[in-house]
Amino acid sequence: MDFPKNELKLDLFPKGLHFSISEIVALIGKQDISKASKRVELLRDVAHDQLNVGKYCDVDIKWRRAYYLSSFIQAFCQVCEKHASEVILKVCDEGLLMGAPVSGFSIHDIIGWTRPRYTSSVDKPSINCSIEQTALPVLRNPVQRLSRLPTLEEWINIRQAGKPILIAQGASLMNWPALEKWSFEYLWEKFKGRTVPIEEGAKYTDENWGQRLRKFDDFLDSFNDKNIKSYLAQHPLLEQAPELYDDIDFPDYCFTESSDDPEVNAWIGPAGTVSSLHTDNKFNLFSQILGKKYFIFADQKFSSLIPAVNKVMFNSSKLEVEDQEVWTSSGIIFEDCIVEEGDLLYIPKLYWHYVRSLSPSISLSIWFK
Ligand SMILES: O=C(O)CCC(=O)C(=O)O
Repeated sequence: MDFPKNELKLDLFPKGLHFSISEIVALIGKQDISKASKRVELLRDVAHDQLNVGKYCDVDIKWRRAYYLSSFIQAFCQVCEKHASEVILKVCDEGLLMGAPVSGFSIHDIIGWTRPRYTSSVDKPSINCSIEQTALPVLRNPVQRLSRLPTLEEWINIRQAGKPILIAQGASLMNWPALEKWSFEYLWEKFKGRTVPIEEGAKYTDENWGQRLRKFDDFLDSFNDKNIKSYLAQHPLLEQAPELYDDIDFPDYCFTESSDDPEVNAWIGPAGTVSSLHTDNKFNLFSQILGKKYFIFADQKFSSLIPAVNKVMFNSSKLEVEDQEVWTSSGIIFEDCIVEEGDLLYIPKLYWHYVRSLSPSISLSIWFK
């Protein structure tokens, strides 16, 4: 494999390190993979340490690129040295999750070579998404529902009204292939052996809540574990398998005010995952691919009645919004809805929303400006 020369000249690592990326690549050229591998591992550790200094959003992009590049080269060495596919995929995913791409070096290529060799230690899941009618909450103040796709003119009015709206079967009407193709079994095939960030705990506003990196197949296997609630939440999963973007279609609605690419995040979990009442800083077309979810909303004008978790989590609240008592005595007017497979739900920017999955569920949020 030829490594692009221009990128290697980049000053990705600080002066003072005994060796550079180009020296490591030269070692690979001389087939001294073992030495190259040891050295790149060291560079990768240096970059990793830098990713953990201060706030993640303040990390210099240079370190994220350095981490991506050293992950790429480490995984490349591991392929040459015939390491276990599981080990190589982990290095690749860490590079994708924490690094920033460097042109000419595609971690996805290494994943493509390695994935066919991975054999999962857990069985392909068989996850049932059906639920008893009696398990469905009775809606108390349903949000507006539209049974067809709005025209662009109607959409402008919807945006001006600033209220959530359920576009029943909106994603189905746009013929998203994801609705036909995606199932837990399908995602298992795509992502087995891949590392993903998983939230553990009843809800993210709880004290004992945490996040850790897990293998996707182990995560799906944990759906049967009644003791711990695992949730792949707000994760740009499609960036880890970009071919999945072909299975969805960004609605024109996302581009009426901005031409920026929307941000797609996946939410995958068993029945009973809860996202506490919170607001987001983007508009959202939330799409339900599999299973059902229950939403409760409150207008931003009620913010003074909604206690924030703390100063840092000012956009999240522990308010128990499913309690009827809170509906009747808080002074807040709540609205609610159930999203089903194929539905699109529009959530305006800064609108409070709470979500509970009623069944095992796969959803995507499409955030746009
Ligand atoms: O589905 C969930 O649990 C939360 C979704 C959400 O909050 C969002 O898309 O902004």
